[in-house]
Parts: sequence; structure tokens; C-alpha cells
Amino acid sequence: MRSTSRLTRPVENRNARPTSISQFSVLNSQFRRKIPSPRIAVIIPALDEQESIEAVVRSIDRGLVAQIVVGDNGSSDRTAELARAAGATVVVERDRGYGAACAAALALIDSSTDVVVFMDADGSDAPSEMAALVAPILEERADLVIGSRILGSAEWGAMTPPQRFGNWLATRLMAMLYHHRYTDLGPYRAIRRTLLDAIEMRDRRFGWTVEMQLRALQLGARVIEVPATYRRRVGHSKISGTISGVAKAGFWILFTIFRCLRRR
Ligand SMILES: Nc1nc2c(ncn2[C@@H]2O[C@H](COP(=O)(O)OP(=O)(O)O)[C@@H](O)[C@H]2O)c(=O)[nH]1
Ligand SMILES: [Mg+2]
Repeated sequence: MRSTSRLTRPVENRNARPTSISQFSVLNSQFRRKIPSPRIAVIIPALDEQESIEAVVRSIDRGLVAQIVVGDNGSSDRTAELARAAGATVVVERDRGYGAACAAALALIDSSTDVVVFMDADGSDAPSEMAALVAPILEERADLVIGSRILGSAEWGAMTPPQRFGNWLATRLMAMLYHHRYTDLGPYRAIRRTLLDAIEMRDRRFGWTVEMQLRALQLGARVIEVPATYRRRVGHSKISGTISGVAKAGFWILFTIFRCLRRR
């Protein structure tokens, strides 16, 4: 049986093939920089989430988090206005796509940010678990931490059958091609800023989460998963709850798994 402790141990760099020794060591020395008083920024991609966004932003512990940026993808409802009222910075990105919204928000984070947390706008991710998500980075045990809904738990109905199957298939394929078994592509995650910069994210659609996970492996970063609770969302699903959403997300995830092979 798979043990949690095995999965939460840092990964060896078995599959990392840095282009040169110097790239590898420079990156690693950056990743392992100690963080005396960490500055944490949260990025929330959102599309028409007026029913949840305000509560999500307000539930974030401002003692822990210095900045909250919502990447609004041209919502036609009051998402942007409510996010601002709750204390978030809002950037409107007209180019539709989860990755496009994350990238636009990323461009706005303060240059002194040490750790970036990504979370969804629909109330699925538990704000109380954010400290556990960033802890392995602050404790110098990891550079990327994925909140795994498989190691943790999903409320009844929070994950649709296509979502579970897609996760299983994608993580299997990633294990075959990249020799590391993730259990999940969970959107709730924390990443060291220097690693995120080194990754040079390109995806603008639903390959965003996969690209981050695979590029982290390729760069020899320490990745771990921690258990996450996945709650039933507020409002309507844009991705896993619709046939076109599932098809598009599935396509971009598979496309990204193969596209990343070329970036080794
Ligand atoms: N910016 C942006 N956010 C999106 C888009 N589609 C979904 N989202 C957001 O991404 C998160 C996940 O989407 P959701 O509909 O909950 O997908 P599901 O959890 O797979 O059902 C939510 O915060 C959405 O508001 C999009 O095209 N652009
Ligand atoms: Mg959701």
C-alpha cells in the first residue's frame, strides 16, 4: 500500500536532466535560500464567481498572506467588484483561460514575494489548510507543494467522475514519462517564487497545473504533496461539470504532458 510519508518526502532528482551542471546548481542554490520573514502572495483565477469570491478572499489569513491577486477572466457578473471590496487586487484578463488569468495575476505580485499560493475562487479549497501548504517551503523541505485531494478527502460530489478519471489518467501518464508519481493535479498549491520564475510558465489554458508540476521535476526541484480537503463548490462549475469543459481541460492537460517533454 502507498504510504503518505513516502509521498510527502522530497523527490530525488532522478528524472531531472538539467541542460548543464551550472544551471542545476544555480537553480538549487536559489531554491534553498532561507526565508527569514516570508512574504506570501495568493493568486486566485476566477470566472463568474460572484457567489463565492468575496467569502474566499475574506477567509484568507492576512497574518500569513501579504497580497491577494484575483485574475478575473472578463467575468460578466460582479466577481471583480466583490473581490476588490474584500481586499484583493484584481487584474482583468480578456484572453479566456485558467493559465492566462493566473499569468496576468502573477505579473502583479510584489517583487519581494517569496512564496506564491494558487487557489480556486469557488470555495473548494480550505483556507485553513494554507499554513500546512506553505510550511514545507518555509521549513526548507520543498519548493513546490501540491494539495492532494487524493491523499486528503473530497466531500461527496465535490469531484466529478470525469475529474477523478482524468486525474488518474494524467498522473499515470506523467509517471510513465517523467518517472514521478503525483497523485493529483490539485489547483491548491504553494510554490517558491524563485522556482516559479525558473519554470517560465507558458500555458494559458488548463495545462497550467500540469506544466508547473512537470517543469518543477525537470528543474530538479523538491516537490511534495500534502493532504487537502476538497469542498463542494459554490456556484456552477466551468470545467469538470460540463462536457465541453471536461473535453477542453482533458485536451490541454494531455497536450501539455507531451509538450513539456520538449523542454527538457
Ligand atoms: N480565469 C479563469 N478562471 C477560470 C476559467 N475557468 C474556470 N476558472 C476558474 O478556475 C477555477 C476552477 O474552475 P471550476 O469551474 O471550479 O472547475 P472545476 O473545479 O474543475 O469544476 C474557479 O476558480 C473558476 O472560477 C477560465 O476560463 N478563466
Ligand atoms: Mg472548482
